[in-house]
Amino acid sequence: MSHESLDPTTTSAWSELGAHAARLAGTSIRDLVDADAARPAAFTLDAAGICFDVSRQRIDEGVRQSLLGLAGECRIAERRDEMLSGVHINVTEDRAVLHTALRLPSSAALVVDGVDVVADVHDVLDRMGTFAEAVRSGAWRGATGERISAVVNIGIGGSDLGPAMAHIALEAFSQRDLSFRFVSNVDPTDMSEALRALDPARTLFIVASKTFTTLETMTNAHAARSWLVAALGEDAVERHFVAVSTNAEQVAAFGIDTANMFGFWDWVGGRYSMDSSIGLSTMIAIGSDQYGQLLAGFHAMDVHFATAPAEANVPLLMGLLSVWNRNFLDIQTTAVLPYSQYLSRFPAYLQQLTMESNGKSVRLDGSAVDYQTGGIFWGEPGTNGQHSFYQLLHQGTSTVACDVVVVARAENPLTDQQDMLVANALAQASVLSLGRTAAEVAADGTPVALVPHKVMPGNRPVSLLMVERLDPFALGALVALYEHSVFVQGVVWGIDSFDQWGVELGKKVAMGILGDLTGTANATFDASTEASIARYRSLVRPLIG
Ligand code: G6Q
Repeated sequence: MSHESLDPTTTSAWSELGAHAARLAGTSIRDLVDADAARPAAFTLDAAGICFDVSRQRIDEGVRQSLLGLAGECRIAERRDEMLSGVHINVTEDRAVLHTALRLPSSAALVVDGVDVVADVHDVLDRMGTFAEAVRSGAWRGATGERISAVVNIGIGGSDLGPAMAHIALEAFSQRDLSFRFVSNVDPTDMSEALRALDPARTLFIVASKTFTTLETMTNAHAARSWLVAALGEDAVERHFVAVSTNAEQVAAFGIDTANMFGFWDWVGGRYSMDSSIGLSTMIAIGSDQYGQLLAGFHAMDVHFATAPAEANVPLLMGLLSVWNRNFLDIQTTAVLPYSQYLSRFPAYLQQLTMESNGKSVRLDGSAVDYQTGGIFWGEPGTNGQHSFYQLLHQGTSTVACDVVVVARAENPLTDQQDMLVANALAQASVLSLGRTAAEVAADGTPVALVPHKVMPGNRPVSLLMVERLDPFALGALVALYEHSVFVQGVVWGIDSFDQWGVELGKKVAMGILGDLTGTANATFDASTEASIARYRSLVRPLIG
């Protein structure tokens, strides 16, 4: 396995960007904003219903042009076209990366490795639609003839975060007489609390696992199966369990009728799978028509990414700005600050998408990078975050880039609360980026001793993303925007954004320790681990006699 790996630091654009960073070292975002009344218009782009305003980033036209130059030298357009056409750009796993095929309309044509991918995708979508509508209408009955009232998605990582995030995001569009739970953690508390108030006769489990071998998911699935069988008997399993997987053999071995298995393909990475059959719970919640709108939103952003000229290409610019902030302004983290309670799990979702994709330190050919790659993503919805961690954002010694997400139209208008919410979002975007000088603070009559405490340094780069309404289409477009931004960053850095080797070793070591804890093996570990095992044993021994 080998692949051409460009070291981005050898490009002429990289040198130019270094020079731009030096040139702008003494120029604040406020200086840039104050100097040019046309800046907001010049630095705002639109794509698929998302307004992307980067006028509060620490950039000028020179930076933008060099970033676009970097895109050219790193051949992002060529790499994008390779991805979209099914080239095996996930080189370490020798796989195509085709999440964009999941949202192609049925009229599209894409044959990859000799297979009509569009036909396969729509076959599964049609089967999902039939099943989802049967659950929603009550045509699908449990083993005792009762309607389903609760759906429990059992999955982890990419088989949990997307559906869990989308469930909250699209609650306003969901069928309210169905409740949804998402169980992921192998901590027995997760499943126990999820099942506490549920009636087995009215509960449907979706076992969502691409491989159907993941320890956490299979452990939880077996726990759920035991709970159901204890109440309704073995024969009830096939009316209460369906699977989303690529592994028909294991699905059948679990006792799930493979007629109720919804497949996907090795070219869908876990963290890129919320619009594959992994989205079955989403489809049950919002129905197949609105799920089609979700896919249309994804696809609209895909089309934009594939066809918009570089200077107007929103995911391209977003990805390049992340590179600028990371490699030239030395910014380590990005806070995702959605001003929408419906997006409360969006930062957690993005953590996996961004950090599992670009948390790499070797290039495609295995050579080590000597520059920074993927930053840390985190966040909480505004306005809540304002009353906790924003203090550090405003006056701490670390500079944090911020993505402020604003949804204009409220699904639940309550007096003027939506205006309050948006006013807070715009105020934070302004204060984070522009700050407040000592002279301005003093001019307010602030006592001299307090002035330095109230100075707001500003200069925190902010991207403001605004959508009219958080409907299924907008959610799809928003997720696809971040997916493609992650891709752009990965291409610049020359890394494989689609593998995740770094999570393997921990799983293997855990299995070894588990053998020790359960007495089925007797391996030796490092001294610290041995000491922790001994302490754990001493704590649980009194409980188990
Ligand atoms: C995502 C990762 C990972 C994966 C989970 C669940 O890109 O591959 O988060 O989604 O490990 O895997 P299964 O779906 O196979 O259970």
